[in-house]
Amino acid sequence: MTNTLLSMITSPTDLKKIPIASLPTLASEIRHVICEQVKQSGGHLAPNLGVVELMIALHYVFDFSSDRLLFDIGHQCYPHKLLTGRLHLLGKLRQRGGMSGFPSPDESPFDLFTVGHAGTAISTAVGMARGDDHQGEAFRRESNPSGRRVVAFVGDAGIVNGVSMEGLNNAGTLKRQFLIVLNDNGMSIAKPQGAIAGYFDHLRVGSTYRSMKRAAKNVMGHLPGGSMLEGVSHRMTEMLKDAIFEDSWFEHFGLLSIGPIDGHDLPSLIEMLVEVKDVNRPLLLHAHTIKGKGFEYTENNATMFHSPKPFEVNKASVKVQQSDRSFTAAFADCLCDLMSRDDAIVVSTAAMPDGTGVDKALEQFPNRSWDTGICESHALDMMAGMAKTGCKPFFVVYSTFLQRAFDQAFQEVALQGLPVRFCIDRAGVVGGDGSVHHGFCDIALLRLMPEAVLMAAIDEKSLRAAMEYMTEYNCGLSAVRYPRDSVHDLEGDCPAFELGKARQLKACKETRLAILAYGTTAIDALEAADRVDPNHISVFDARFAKPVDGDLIQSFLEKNIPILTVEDHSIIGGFGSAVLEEAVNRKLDASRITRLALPDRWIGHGSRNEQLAEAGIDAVGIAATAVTILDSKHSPESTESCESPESLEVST
Ligand SMILES: Cc1ncc(C[n+]2csc(CCOP(=O)(O)OP(=O)(O)O)c2C)c(N)n1
Repeated sequence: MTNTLLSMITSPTDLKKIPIASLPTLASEIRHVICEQVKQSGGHLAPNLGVVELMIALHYVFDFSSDRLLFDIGHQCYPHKLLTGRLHLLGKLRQRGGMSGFPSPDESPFDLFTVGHAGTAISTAVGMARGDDHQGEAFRRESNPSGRRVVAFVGDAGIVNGVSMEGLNNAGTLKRQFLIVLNDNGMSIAKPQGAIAGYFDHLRVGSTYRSMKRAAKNVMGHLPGGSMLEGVSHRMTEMLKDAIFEDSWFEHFGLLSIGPIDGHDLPSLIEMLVEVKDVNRPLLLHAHTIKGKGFEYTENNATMFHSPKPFEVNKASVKVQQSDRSFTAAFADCLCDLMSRDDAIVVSTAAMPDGTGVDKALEQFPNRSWDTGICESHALDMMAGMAKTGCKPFFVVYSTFLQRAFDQAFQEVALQGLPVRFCIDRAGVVGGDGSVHHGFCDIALLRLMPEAVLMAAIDEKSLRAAMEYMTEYNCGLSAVRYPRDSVHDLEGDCPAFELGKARQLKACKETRLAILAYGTTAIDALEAADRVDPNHISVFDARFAKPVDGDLIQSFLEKNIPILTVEDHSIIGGFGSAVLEEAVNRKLDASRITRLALPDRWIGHGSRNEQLAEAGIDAVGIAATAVTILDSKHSPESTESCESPESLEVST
């Protein structure tokens, strides 16, 4: 990458020195380095390839060392990172200590918010616009021409999110410069859903690009707040009039809507941005782009290349790295089996059909499966409504996005006692996506709901058993969590789930330490027990975080046997906290309980194994803690030897 235009860019100031005619070459270089990197490390590919020209044009025209650029989701930030001097970090994309796959203020002052969830760009941009106004720093064409401008960058699927809509509803009331760039590529991860997606489709098919050359119409009189363009140069006003989209849906939000324009035509983009950047009113620039632009295979399969694993391209084929069978694949098969046996089962996902495995149900049971678009709260409330009619709804969601439906879980599901089944994928640390996507809150959030039943799977058989249990559980909210990981089956049969009962995985005649592990950490706990002291460490798959197995906890604490809880979830409010609370409620000695979980700090991007190790919840970490507990002066070895409760002794 030496002697390329890109290699000479250490900041957007260098970009601005490149003549416009050479910018398409820069665009190709950016596409090339991103694609080469994603081939090795995996990462968001198609979204980034699609925005290269828009990012170049924005940085060419604005000065984001002072102006504000807010990303929605932020998965399309790679070109922005390269244009702001971070080429040297790209080689370790999404790896420990390397470049984050999302905007990150820790990496650069050009990144304003660490983002990863949809819908936030417009609202945070409105906030910064109002804040800069309040601080006297806002751009004003007449009174403060060197002030800060604000740009929100959002995709056609992200803009449909409820939070975006709330932001839009407010953005039109701003009385200052404010630009929303709508990156309309006609795709979410999968095909976007709903009426607004249909509206964009209609525009895409029906319109030719609006350019400066179209005949001027006298539209100023029709525009809400059209007079706010006063003071704009005659030339600019004429050009804007040509490009203004009169009947735009966004006009009703008080936004002057410009476009659709070709989001890959660099000279036109730059010309247009130069014209609109100083307009003292809220504007929306609607740009059409091609997701995956630049390579045939990414353009033709933007869903597969949205965020692929490492891959190879040979002349004839593209080979994406295969991984072992995942929990998601196991879930998808199980869901379809259950749906084939029980007509009452219905399922929803909020824009994640591929990621959650619901695509399989959508294919096999199209009348009982829905992708609702990026709207977790709606998707869950819809399931609540269907539960009320007697259906058996399964709401399938990543742990991190479930947070967007917290209030719906409370009010429309739990409070009504409605049997909505939550299938929580990506529970725990998630690897390369890092802190924006870790599923570290779900137990704590759902545990708050009176009468909720919370379960975790440790392997495919237990995932099936949990889902069978949920299918027949009609008394209220139930949930099962499973990680972004491969799934392996423990040997032997998996007993059916029994409310609030843990499953013993490893018994010993004389237990000196009992490990109660929630979820797949139970497998690591087994390995840790084998390494440390196979004859004296009993291991349990806790199965339930609510209700926890109180009798089991009591049986150990009463005999002075220490308990170690392990979970892939925040140390605050999770399974270990539930065990502590149960012990206190039963007036047992809770000081004998040690908890291993995700620490109360952010865990960055890296591999999932590195993250588990960092938290001390892999086999090595669990073993180390087990040794510490057994070596402590309070360990039962130094007091009395304790038999495992007889009723719990099962062969392994
Ligand atoms: C609240 C939330 N739900 C789901 C997602 C998962 N997600 C990441 S990117 C994406 C699609 C975004 O589509 P769009 O905004 O059009 O941007 P594009 O990828 O097409 O550039 C989705 C659903 C998310 N980031 N946030």
